[in-house]
Amino acid sequence: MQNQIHKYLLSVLKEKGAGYLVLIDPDQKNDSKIEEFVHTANQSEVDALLVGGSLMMDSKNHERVELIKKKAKMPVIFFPGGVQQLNGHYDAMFFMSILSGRNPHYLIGEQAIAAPIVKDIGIETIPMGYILIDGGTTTTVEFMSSTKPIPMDRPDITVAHCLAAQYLGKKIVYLEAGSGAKYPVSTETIAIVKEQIDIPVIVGGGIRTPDDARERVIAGADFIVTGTITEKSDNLSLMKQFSEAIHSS
Ligand code: 1GP
Repeated sequence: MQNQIHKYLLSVLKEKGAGYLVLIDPDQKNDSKIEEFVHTANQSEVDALLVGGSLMMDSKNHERVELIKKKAKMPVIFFPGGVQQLNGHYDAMFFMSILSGRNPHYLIGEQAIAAPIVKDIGIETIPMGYILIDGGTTTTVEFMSSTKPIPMDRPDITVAHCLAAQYLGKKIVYLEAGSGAKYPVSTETIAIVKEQIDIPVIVGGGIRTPDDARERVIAGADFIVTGTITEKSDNLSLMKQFSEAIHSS
């Protein structure tokens, strides 16, 4: 059903104030831990799983997504690293453009390649403006997309891109410092963006502690994404701690 997952995300905001999204990279390196990871997410009040990565080192992505979907108790949303990762196992997908960049392939090229497959599969699309901000290191997404991030100390440029996203009809914007960023998107930037736009804001990249997450929710983030830290940590209660920090802010 179209709009079902988008409506669900809005209902999370209404009920909890902010939502927690956990990113799973369905790559070879995570193969052995996927089931346990999803199980932990199921126990930790994670609101949705995002699945996707900028680089796949083998061809088993689709099988891993199928397994994630089978085990997950919450919606599984495709967060595209590329059209080749698209399949029918997800509940919805972010139909996104890297709006901060000036690479036409990631503004409309990938989307045009994906669109007929999206129609054929019948997957729900959530239009999203993806805004890459410089988190102090060259991230995989910057390298793979050949796009330049917006400098962290230029919230005016970030706001202009977020407003453009809204006027282009995007339902959500993603303020992204990039996976493994040294610095997450600053609370100042989040606050300024929130003041200017009316659509929900996802913040991710470089968020390492529940306090990082809490501060960003207080600044105005609607959804927080963790990837690297929850993927790498052996602390099984970490997701729960993030969840509590995000839902109680
Ligand atoms: C990447 O924002 C996500 O797209 C998550 O980033 O891996 O740094 O948590 P991290």
